Amino acid sequence: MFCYQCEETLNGKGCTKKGICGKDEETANLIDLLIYLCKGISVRNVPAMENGAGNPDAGKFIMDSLFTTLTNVNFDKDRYYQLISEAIAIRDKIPKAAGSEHDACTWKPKDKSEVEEKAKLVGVLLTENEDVRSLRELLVYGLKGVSAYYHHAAILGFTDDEIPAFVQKGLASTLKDLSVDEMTGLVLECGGVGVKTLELLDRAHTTTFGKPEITTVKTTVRDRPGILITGHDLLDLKMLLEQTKGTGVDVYTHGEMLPAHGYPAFKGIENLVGNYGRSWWHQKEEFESFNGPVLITTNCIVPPKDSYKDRVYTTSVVGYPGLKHIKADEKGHKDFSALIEQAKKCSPPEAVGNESDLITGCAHDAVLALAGPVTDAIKNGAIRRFIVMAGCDGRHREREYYTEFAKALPADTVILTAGCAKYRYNSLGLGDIGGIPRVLDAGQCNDSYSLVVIAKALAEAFGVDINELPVSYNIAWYEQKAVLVLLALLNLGIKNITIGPVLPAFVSPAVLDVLVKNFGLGKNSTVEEDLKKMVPQ
Ligand code: SF4
Ligand code: SF3
Repeated sequence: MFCYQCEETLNGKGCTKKGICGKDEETANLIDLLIYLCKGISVRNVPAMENGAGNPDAGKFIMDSLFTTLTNVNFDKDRYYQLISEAIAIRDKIPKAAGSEHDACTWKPKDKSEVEEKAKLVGVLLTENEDVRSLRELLVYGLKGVSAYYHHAAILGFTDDEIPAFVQKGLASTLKDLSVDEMTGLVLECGGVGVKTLELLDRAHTTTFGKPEITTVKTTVRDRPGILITGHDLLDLKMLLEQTKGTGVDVYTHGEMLPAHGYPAFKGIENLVGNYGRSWWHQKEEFESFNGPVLITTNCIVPPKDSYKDRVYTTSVVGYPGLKHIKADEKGHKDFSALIEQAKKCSPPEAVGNESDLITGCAHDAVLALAGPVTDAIKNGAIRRFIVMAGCDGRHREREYYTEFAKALPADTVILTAGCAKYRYNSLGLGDIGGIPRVLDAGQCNDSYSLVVIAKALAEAFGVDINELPVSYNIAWYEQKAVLVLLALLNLGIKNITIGPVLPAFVSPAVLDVLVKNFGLGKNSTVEEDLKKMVPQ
């Protein structure tokens, strides 16, 4: 195996024997083969679609497969064997492309052992040139981000054929010998498609669940059994709340589900108690002390401990060997009665964390409703600067930097955040500036689009270019959705973004050089240095 798609990759180079995330060698190889076959499907389907002979279902299959392979989504080998068979079946129904075809379009196994053998040969290192590999993988990881966000919009009925079409064009391109300029162009185009996908998802969420409102969320527990829901899927939360109503079972959000509390659709629900715990990587302790069933709707899943494994359920693209999986029926309905019945036999959750209230729901509509006070505060100097600190959280000690940075920010600065990165500073009690919270949490990483809307609106209000605003970017990344958000920001022309806690291992020195020269992209440094750079006196 060789995997270097996330920030925690071994020694900042690549996981080669087992993933730090817990992914084993066979699973990592099967993931490589699934992606290889998705590329093969795309090579056939792109020209076939142009001739009206394409397989319209291939796009959905590819995007759900890419989401499945994102870090901390699915560790279940059986699921990958099944997806590999489906990929071959889908591919073989699409007419062959003209001329001789790539191996990814024609390879077919006789049995499972051939699948296992092939899976060892088609990984990232198949591309020998380091810079070509870097650009291809940067594109594939961006496409994984597009696929994840698109999945969330699509299950709410919001689709756009151009998005899966681009994902297939991008995948197919990685099997071709393209020039550096062509590859770079596709990477940046992927960022543009990312903006479009995030906008679609924003529309899907706000149309379905209402426009988020600035909301205070409790982190205390009640004396009744509960179900904990984590991940990003708000539709699962909606179904769970409908089914737990009147059962005496409470529901708590965890990790990236915290922003749900800001949506009108989830307000005033008696058994939606609050948020429990922090970001994804604390789940070993937090799932233990929660005592009740846990529903994992998307990334990030951490390999569970035996002590609580029997009360963890996965759904949708998530999977882990031995965990119970809840499938949707043909109408998309999910039956959570097994969790509810199990919860009734469990003890109530034990308190965790410092139990301070959290503020969320500061998405674009809520913040722009404050446009007057915000622009006034900027004009009269009450707000000196905004720092965009969106992105992911992770286990590495270096991430304490983000807590220290937030603490060290002067009192006339405001943090704009989205994603689970916020757990590094959302319970610090940083206060407000004339009623404007100093940590404006726009929501999940899925809601990063809000930050773009806010920045664009401010640029318009002040009649300046987006890069002339008093805004700095200090972004924390971990998985591939964050890669896409970064590409989206670059596509919007945003310069001088700082990322951390380390640079992606898949960005080669030459590719980094291009990003530095064209966009001023840089790595974070010390709190003192970065404060000087990002909050000029
Ligand atoms: Fe390693 Fe990250 Fe890949 Fe897991 S996802 S195998 S931790 S690089
Ligand atoms: Fe977090 Fe996994 Fe990226 Fe949605 S839950 S931001 S890491």
